Amino acid sequence: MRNVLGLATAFLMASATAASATTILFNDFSSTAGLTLNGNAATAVDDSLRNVLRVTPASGSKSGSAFSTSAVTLNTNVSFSTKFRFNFNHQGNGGADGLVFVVQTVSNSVGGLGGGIGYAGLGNSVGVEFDNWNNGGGDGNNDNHVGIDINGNMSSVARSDAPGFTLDSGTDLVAWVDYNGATDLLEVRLNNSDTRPLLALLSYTVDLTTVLGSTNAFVGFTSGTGAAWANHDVISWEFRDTFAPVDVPTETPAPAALGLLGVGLIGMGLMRRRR
Ligand SMILES: [Ca+2]
Ligand SMILES: [Ca+2]
Ligand SMILES: [Ca+2]
Ligand SMILES: [Ca+2]
Repeated sequence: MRNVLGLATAFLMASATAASATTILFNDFSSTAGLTLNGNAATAVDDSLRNVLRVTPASGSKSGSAFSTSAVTLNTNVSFSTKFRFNFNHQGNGGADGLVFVVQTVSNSVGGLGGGIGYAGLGNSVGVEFDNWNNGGGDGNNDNHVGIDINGNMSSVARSDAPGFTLDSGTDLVAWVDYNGATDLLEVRLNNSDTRPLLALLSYTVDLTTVLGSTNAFVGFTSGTGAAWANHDVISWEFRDTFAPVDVPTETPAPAALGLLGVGLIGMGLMRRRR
């Protein structure tokens, strides 16, 4: 019963969000127009001669961030969808401290370095961290994890200690982060290709309308290094200001699919009548 309802909701939402807008798209970072780079963030050419956004360089005790210069206006539910490709490389002393995708409403700034990953202390925010250094209990004593952080607090509210990929491998990884403000569900996906996994690596229910306190958000990335370091590179990035997951077709359902939906709804009606 619940599944049928969920399916119906999914179909309705797919058609409702068909007109969603891509508000930010960087196929590379040969230009960073529209972004403000803070701290040690800079553009760079990586070993594959790609123009990347190097949020922190492979050097000790750095912090950096890159945020949309203008606030992005999210819908009233503050839903959003994003996808980005990233690469950690040229590790020193084991590679640290990671990269955080951040939606925040306070300022266009950078937070604490080292284990703060440039995110610590950023209030009215949500962060998805890709953490390649074990800072102890708050990291689950794990140096290769993905977490969801709220309001600049590095103790993740949700964490995967087995993300399926080694962050410090030096190969490209691809992340999808989707927030559906109607259901309050935040989901994170990770892969080493552009194929969007069916199942989320991390899911967390949170009312971001309350957390953010505004529909105007600065979106971007933070990073930090400490006694260990790496290049924390973003290779490409797409951000949408509605719930419209990248790499999921958003066309109107085909007649066959609508037919199935109808059967499902009729089925539900029959079940109700039987009671
Ligand atoms: Ca590491
Ligand atoms: Ca850490
Ligand atoms: Ca962590
Ligand atoms: Ca909501």
